[in-house]
Amino acid sequence: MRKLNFEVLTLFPGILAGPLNESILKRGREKGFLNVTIRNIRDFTEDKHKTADDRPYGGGAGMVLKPEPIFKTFGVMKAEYPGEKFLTILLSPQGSVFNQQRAEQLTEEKRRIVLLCGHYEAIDERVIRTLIDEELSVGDYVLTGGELAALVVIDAVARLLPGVLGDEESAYRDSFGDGLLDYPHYTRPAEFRGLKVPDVLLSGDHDLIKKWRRKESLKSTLIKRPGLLKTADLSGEDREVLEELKKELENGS
Ligand code: 4G3
Repeated sequence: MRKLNFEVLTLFPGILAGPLNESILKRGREKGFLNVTIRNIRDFTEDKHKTADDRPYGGGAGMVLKPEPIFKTFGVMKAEYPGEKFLTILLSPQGSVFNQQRAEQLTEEKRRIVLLCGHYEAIDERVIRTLIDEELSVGDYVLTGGELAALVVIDAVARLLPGVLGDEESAYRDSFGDGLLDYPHYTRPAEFRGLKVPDVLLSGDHDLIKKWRRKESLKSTLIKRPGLLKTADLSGEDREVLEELKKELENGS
């Protein structure tokens, strides 16, 4: 059995504790598919006030995360795993945008995945130049810290690990796997406050249902996120259906 190892370096370990100890992440850790170690950067500060940040050279507002505690945390971590390799990632708005493809790649990662969470507005550039392999962003917005972004990465990767999701949950693994948005879902009753479930889903014709769902996925993607179609995994038939859908949408039908 393979196991994915994360090391999260943070000034606020409490933000991570809750989510990692609930639901699917908890189960993934208990079953041994996922290992997450949290390290408090403040434990490696050098003064009695445990100072982790300081004012920026050159002036201006905001604080900058000091290099010493981060270098020390890395040093202690590496000493605990002699001979091991690390993939070091900084969560930051300056990173390349994390997506399903990067999540899938990370499930295959053999190295320990280090997630460095910055707090405050910035982190000393020497940390990034010397210790960091990759900067990742979970989207074009600013958070108070990298912790929520680290959780997003861990969660998106963990649910792809074989065995982490139960059988019931696994069925949903497909959606987004091919780069398309999901199709609409319905459960009982067949009519709710006058709102009917599409007939095709009650037909028992599994071939027809599959076709309908694929068309709805394509339609939803075309309307809501057309940019995704450039990189989606599309068959010849998908492309024909898309051309029909474009015509239908132009007619307003
Ligand atoms: C600036 C990640 C801010 C530099 C972190 C860390 C948003 C994201 C921070 C830095 C963050 C994101 C902390 N905000 N979009 N804030 O993934 O290294």
